[in-house]
Amino acid sequence: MRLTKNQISDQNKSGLDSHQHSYDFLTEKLTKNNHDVNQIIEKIRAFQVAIPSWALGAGGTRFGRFSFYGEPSNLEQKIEDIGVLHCLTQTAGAVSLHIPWDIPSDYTAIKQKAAELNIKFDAVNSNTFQDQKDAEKSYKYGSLSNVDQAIRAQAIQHNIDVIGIGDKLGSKGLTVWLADGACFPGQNNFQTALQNTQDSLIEIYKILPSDWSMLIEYKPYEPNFYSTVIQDWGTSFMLANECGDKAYTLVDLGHHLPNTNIEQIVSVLMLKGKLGGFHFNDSKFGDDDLTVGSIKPYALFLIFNELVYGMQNNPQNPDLAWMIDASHNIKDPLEDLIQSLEAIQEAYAKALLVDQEALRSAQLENDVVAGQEILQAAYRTDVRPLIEKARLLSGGALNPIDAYRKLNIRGQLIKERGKNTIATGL
Ligand code: PSV
Ligand code: MN
Repeated sequence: MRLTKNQISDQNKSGLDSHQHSYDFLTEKLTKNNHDVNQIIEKIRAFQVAIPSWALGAGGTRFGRFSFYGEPSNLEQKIEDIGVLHCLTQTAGAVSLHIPWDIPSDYTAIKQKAAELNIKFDAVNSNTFQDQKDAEKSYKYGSLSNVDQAIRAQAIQHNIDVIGIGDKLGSKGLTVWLADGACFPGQNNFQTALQNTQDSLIEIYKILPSDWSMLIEYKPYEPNFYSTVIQDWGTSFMLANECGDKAYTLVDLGHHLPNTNIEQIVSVLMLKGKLGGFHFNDSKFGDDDLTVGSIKPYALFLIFNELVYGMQNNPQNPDLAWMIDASHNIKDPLEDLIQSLEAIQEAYAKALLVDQEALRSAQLENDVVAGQEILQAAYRTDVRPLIEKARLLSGGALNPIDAYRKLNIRGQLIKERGKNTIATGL
């Protein structure tokens, strides 16, 4: 299904007056405080987040999965769903594919569909955490870290194949997340596992096209519950350095132990020019994959504050690959993604309001209270009128969830696809 500009502008009509009123009020206040509102709006409009191809269907836990009707059952349909999201929000202009879940059957047709919907192909993700159909070797005891050279070779080749697929689509990045590790003490030798991983990554890195980046994701636990080979940002950073200039660390918000200071990790990596990608989600306990901003919105804002600082002050760091990496157990995936996209935009807009100069002065004077006041003044500002304006200027919906429901998009998807379709992914 495809939305038209007219459908969206019709939906917007009833809310325009009220939007303008709150926008004028906020603009007046921000302008008095020396903010360039138009510049902030342009930055919000330019900020695009990739949607992972595996997040368009119902997620689940190991205890069960409750199907969502009208799920996309192939790559074309997944891209159509992202098209709907992008049309409504104007901030979902990219897709991140997971291979082999989403190998295109017709590259030209897929590229054409994505181009029509204004969607780019962001980083491609390899998968050596599951055994693939007809694969000769099993990854049960690891992939790039495996003690068996032939298994490592199969995993290296898979990553090389993924780069080949991404290259045909116009992607410029490979994201590697490894489940490799051990469930029990004594199962493997930490040093051998790390050394094997490093050697394998270097093999993959060698064939990376010159304009590509390799993004190395880390995670402390799960599915291995005793140790993970790439457990933290330090390990990822070390591996990226061993690989070379085009290898970077990727931060997934859910991949930290409780209370980890993620904003500090972001800041240090950007200082070193090694933060390459970002996976957004939220969590209460672990890698819960919840809607962005649903649990710890202030932490998200503090992370964005460091991202904005880094984007303004660290030219040594590349442009980041932004992606949502969430799962939807009980919500309509498209509604959940809309909520995540809005939470990201809100945190970004609030971070853009931080008075960096005043903050710097407060820090130099050790004025702790002033530093906190400056951050909280930005955080407490209701920036939604700015985000609405950014969406309106780009042709999106004033209120995307409301438009999604009033246009009965899920109902239409069910009519088109039926009730029993299942999206590939986890
Ligand atoms: C692992 O938990 C992860 O965050 C990685 O990014 C994977 O590629 C993704 O989830 C989907 O399995
Ligand atoms: Mn991730």
